[in-house]
Amino acid sequence: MPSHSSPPLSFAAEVPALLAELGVDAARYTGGALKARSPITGEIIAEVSGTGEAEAGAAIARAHAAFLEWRLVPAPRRGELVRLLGEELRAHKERLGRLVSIEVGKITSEGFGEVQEMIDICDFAVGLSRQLYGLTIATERPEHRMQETWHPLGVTGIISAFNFPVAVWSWNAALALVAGNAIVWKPSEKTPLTALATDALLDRALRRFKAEGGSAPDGLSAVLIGGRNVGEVLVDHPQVPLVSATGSTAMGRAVGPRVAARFGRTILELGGNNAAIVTPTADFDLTLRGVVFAAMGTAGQRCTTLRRLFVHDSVYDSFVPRLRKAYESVPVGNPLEEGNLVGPLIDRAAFEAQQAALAEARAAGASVTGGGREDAGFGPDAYYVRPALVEIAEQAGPVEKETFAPILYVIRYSDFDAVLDLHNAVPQGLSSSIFTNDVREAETFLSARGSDCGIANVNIGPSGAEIGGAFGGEKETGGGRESGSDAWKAYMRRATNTINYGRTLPLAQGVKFDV
Ligand code: UN1
Repeated sequence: MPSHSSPPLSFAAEVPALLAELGVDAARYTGGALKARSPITGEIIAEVSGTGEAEAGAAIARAHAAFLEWRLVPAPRRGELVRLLGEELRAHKERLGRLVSIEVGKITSEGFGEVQEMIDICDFAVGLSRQLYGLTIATERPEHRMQETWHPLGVTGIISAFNFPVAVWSWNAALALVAGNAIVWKPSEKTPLTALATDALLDRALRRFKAEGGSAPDGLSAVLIGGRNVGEVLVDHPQVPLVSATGSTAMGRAVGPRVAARFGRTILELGGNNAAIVTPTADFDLTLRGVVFAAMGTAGQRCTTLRRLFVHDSVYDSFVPRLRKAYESVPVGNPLEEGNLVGPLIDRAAFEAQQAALAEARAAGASVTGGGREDAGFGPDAYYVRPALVEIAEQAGPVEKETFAPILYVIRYSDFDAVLDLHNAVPQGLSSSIFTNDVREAETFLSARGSDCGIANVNIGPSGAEIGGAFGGEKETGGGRESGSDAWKAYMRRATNTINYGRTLPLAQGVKFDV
């Protein structure tokens, strides 16, 4: 924690310098109506100009026109643009990572980690640009061949949340660009600066791509700065066949049906209420580290944050006191200072939601360790809290909701089958884990009657997924999959082709139709 007599920390000089180095035009972040704040100090760090609705519509129309050309560029050439984006990200990792930390309040290694995740997905997408495979399928007709071809889809709309302000964009953007799509991005209103910086880096990559002789149309990528109204332009626009939206379940409930009503597609990555089961055979040192990172990391503001912990009766009294100690001692404070592990909440609303959930838990008879506001030396507009460990008897009330703050509900269990049911008895289905050395328990957790989540892990926490796997979850988490594996298919359209290379026209299913 900074001593109260040292000069107050301010980003007034650093933010414009970082933005300039990252290539953002100063006109975009001075004198605008949208105030960007750093949750570290609570101060306003920039005034960003918003995008008007008409302007947003025009950007989407331009992106559609760009798509019509970009789809004709061979996929491995499109991959070259993404490779150059990855190079820009490598070159600017420290600066962009630092800006992520300043704008979101992540500790330094997590700010850099976010940019690393962007680099990783670029690498993945470059490889993918030569692997957009379709199947060849056996046909029932002689001298025929059947195949699948994957084609570019159109403008991909990306709506992202504050907590991974740039990595989530990159999961979508890297795949969409390689797939032959144009991209239009509506970042969170809380994180416009990292969005502008990322856009500037893509711009540099585009300039290098063109300098190498690559052909990339103007308008291939756009950023819409603003609130719900600009988001709605993207959601409702007929030239946006795919909207990939990350955020709350409430947001997804609004976006999903609107896009579906015009027969657009969505990839929804919504709320999580992720759990872990600590079994009698768990390795407790490893489990403690896994639980602590997943529950307190990013100040509890990941979709994949660990929020529910089921601990077996036989180990509860040996394990939970160690956990309590970790909650009492974890260093909370300025995330840019080495040693601190928990930075601030994003804003006052997050703090109020955290306090309300704790009050509800207390009213339900829970015993709460931590959870209070901490003075990190930055005054009233910075919201630091000690992570809360909430020992509670039942999975009810606040335990069933996702509160985007570091609150871990701990519940005892005694029966493995019953705890599996409890594990799955929440509306969300993103990520999950089990800590065990019992192969039966581990395999059952991963089986059809085990975790009902999109991500299920053994002996690691639910957060911190790598880009190589498909990322997303079931139920109110929205069902979408982003990032690795075959998530790319959602960004393309599939055509089934049947080719007759014979001289006759046999019909399928033995149908006769001779005129
Ligand atoms: C999110 O919280 O929105 O698995 C994404 C993780 C990160 C991504 C989280 N790779 O925690």
